[in-house]
Amino acid sequence: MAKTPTAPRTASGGPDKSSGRNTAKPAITTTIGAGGEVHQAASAQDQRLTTNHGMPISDDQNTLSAGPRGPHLLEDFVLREKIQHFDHERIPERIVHARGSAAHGVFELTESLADYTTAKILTEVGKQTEVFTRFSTVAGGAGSVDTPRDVRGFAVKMYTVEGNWDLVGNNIPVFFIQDAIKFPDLIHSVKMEADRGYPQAASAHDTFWDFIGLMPESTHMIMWAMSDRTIPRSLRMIEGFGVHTFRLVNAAGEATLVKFHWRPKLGTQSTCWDEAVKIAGADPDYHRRDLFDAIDKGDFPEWEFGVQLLTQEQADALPFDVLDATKLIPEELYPVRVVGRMVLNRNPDNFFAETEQVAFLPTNVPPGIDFSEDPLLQGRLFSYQDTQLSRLGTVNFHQIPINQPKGCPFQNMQRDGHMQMQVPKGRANYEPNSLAEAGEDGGPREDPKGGFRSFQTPVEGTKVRIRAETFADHFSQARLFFRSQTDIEQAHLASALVFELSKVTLEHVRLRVMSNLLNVDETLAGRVADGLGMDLPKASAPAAEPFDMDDSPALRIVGKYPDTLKGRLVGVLVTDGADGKVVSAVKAAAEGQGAQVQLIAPKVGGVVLKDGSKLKVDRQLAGSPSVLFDAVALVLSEAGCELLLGEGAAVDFAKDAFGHLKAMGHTPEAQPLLDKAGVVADDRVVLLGKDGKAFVAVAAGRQWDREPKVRILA
Ligand code: HDD
Repeated sequence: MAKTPTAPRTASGGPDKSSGRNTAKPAITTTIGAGGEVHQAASAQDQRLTTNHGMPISDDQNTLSAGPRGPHLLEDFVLREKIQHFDHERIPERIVHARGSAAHGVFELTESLADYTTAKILTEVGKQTEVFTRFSTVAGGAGSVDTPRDVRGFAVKMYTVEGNWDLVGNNIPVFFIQDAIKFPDLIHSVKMEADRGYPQAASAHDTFWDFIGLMPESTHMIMWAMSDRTIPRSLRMIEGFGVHTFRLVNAAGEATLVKFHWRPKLGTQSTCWDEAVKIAGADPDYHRRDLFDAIDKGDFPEWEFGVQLLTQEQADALPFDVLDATKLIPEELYPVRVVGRMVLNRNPDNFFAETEQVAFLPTNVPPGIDFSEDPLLQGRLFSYQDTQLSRLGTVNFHQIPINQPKGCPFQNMQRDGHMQMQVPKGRANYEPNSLAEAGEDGGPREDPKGGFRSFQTPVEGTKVRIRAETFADHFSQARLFFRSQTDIEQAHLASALVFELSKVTLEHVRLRVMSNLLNVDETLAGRVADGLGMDLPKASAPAAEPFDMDDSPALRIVGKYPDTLKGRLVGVLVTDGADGKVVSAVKAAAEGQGAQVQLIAPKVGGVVLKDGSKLKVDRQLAGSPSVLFDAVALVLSEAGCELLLGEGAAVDFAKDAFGHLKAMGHTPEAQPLLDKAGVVADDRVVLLGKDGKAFVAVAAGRQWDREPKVRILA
């Protein structure tokens, strides 16, 4: 019987960081083998560089050659092994969601759902379950930037005591298509165009919008995709949704329909589009760095876990089909009940071993959670297992440490295959068997009561390829989303459509998209047509007549997030001759509100303050544009400001902070720079006092009413 091998751990109990590394301090390494045997080894010997087969290496700097200047010898197994391993380091990147960032953490249940499910992770209040969560963009390759306008993946692997539960969701509660058979087309259309190999990580091109125009069912998701949700400020500030309707099944075998939600404690927040574009150049790893840094500093991101529960009868009474993944269930109708929390508190030790090799499978659900007949979900139940075979190369990918169940053993009669890492004992590799009768280990057995059982949905039908009529309404919820947004968000959404469609070179494609938009909202379509400088076409003929629903304020971001500097980054630009007391006051005040503060100067070596003392700084101005900060303070001396008037990076620093509607604090001496940058005083442009209070009072959030003064929105 094969038992879950325990991950190697150091004597201190932490994860083993020493294996394969030439660290300075020799560590005691304890390894528990597949059979449970303990190996311990301690000594400087363990720190020796070896081949993969354990042979100590005497010289890793020079290849074996025939004489100092002669050709290399084929017999040099040290060189061959090293180069060959390197040559094979890359594995295929994910076909979608290739670029991701992940962290370890815990899930804790705060309210039992025992009335609805037998799944222990949802019934044992207070129990902490290990998790590994990977966030991702969808369209770009593994090496693309973090801030394109794109949906974000939100995949959580929960190592429950009843097997792994993988909730593989997005930061948007609906999807582009209703049936998984369209997924390859959707993805082909959004990825870089097949002949030219661009654009990378961008939906603003012909093929994507061609597909969208021809698939009106995508219209609701397009509203979300064009909203500020797809340009998040931080991965710590995105929501997560399981998207599909799932089932919870209780001890009596009764099912309740459920939607899963993750809500960030820091609130859902976004960047401005112009800011996101500039961040892509300033720091392509903006989100990855932000997540890693926050966890590294002990500022652990946290999400509430919530459920929307409804009976089949309640679902049947809704004016849309809960099996249709292009529909959400308004929270005003069925509130989200918060029943747990997730905290991410440990960065991966190794990006490849963990973040890259983690394999999420929507099929991973513990007993008590079941699928629905959502045709998008049904297709996913096949696709993920399948893709791991080409990505990770073997049916044994579940044995890779990050994928192994940690809450319980895994054991069955499956054997062998590429990269078998376990050494199963005995001959019980089939069942039923009666080997136990002869005193041998007969291996694991089915558990008819506690094992996973599908909810017994009655099913009857004729074999057809047909979309259900209840899936025909493609526009009502798109309308609901648009009309529920604040004015600011509506303007951003319309402007995003103008931006994207302006990149479309085929006029008939633009027209078709607009003919669909007319079914969403005429004012929206009009604003977009105006922004494009085109006449409005006729509305497309909807498959089902859209209807109006009550606004759902829950769908907004603006006005909902907490007014806090917690989790935010404040940049303080200082020059020689600046007043050190002001710098200290701003720093103390912002840190007092939970912000991180970074000092920026024209030279990374620091500045000499007014009192002659030297101040160390964190960053150099040219590499630290204001797009990287949530709020900025300019603590300049008169001479320092004079110097910065001739430095484009300084002018841009102020101009962009203002243009991105951020709070700006400044010393009076900084005024000439603000004037040159076109900064006009408003509620969030304040003089820095001796205590920094006036600045931190306005530093959280954006000055939305400044926006019409700095850009023309659709
Ligand atoms: Fe998918 C990866 C989310 C529909 C096929 N998907 C993937 C990831 C996320 C999602 C977050 C990255 C997981 C990770 O971090 O490793 N996908 C979704 C959501 C969907 C969805 C929320 C709709 C509600 N996906 C979907 C469909 C199909 C796929 C309909 C195919 C029929 N998705 C895949 C995939 C990927 C994947 C090709 C690529 C890498 C992987 O699975 O492991 O199989």
